[in-house]
Amino acid sequence: MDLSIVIPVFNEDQSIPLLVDEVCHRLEGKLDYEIIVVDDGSHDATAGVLRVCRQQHGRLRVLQHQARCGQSAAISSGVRAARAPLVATLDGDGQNDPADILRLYKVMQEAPANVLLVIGNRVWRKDSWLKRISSRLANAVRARVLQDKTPDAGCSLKVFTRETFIGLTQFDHMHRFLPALVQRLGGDVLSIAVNHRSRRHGASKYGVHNRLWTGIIDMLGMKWLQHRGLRPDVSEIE
Ligand SMILES: Nc1nc2c(ncn2[C@@H]2O[C@H](COP(=O)(O)OP(=O)(O)O)[C@@H](O)[C@H]2O)c(=O)[nH]1
Ligand SMILES: [Mg+2]
Repeated sequence: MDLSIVIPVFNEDQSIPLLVDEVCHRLEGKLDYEIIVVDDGSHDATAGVLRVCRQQHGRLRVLQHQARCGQSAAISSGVRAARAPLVATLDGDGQNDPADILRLYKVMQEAPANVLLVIGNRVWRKDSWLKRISSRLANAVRARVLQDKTPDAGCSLKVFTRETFIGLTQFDHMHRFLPALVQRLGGDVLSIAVNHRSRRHGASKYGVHNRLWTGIIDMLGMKWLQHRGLRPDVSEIE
């Protein structure tokens, strides 16, 4: 298998069937892939909708958290269950364009061995002005503090090896810090311009208020982790 596509969802009953169709349409015949949707204890009709989707798509696997554990935990469950060595992640609301998966996959395949993460850069964001401004500000502060040289660390569209992700320090909200976490291991990150679309169904789970304080705390935690790296260069004596 070439690629596992991991999609975390919370209450996305209208968006997820359309997205699964779209991903299959984009990848069928081009890659050997699986889609792993991780339902993070949704309390709308997501679970039932995914059960129906599974009957229509042989490549779809569905994982379920009994209770909501957050987007990072859902991504982590999906990556652990992945059968392919390479993993792509994207949001379950259809804002990331499935057409970009193959592009990021190819960039990763052709990149030097030290590139451990290929991440999207949503150049033209299709969000409210408030979200665009707060995200731009957050990205600017994060890039300044963490020096992660990544214009859009919050973009969910990413490709990395399963092995890389499993080796990262795991914490709630870690999915926004993958560039810094990968660089902490000595890996390089490539940012690629990607498409971004408006949310057509459902509501955003994140607002300025529930991002601001956790965002600051997470960033400080990440800074601390950067100062506490362990990367001994070990060699064995013959
Ligand atoms: N598993 C899980 N996914 C979540 C959670 N909150 C948001 N998501 C998913 O993460 C993605 C991005 O969330 P969204 O609300 O669209 O954020 P926005 O694009 O920043 O407005 C979507 O696929 C959501 O379903 C959560 O608590 N758990
Ligand atoms: Mg969204």
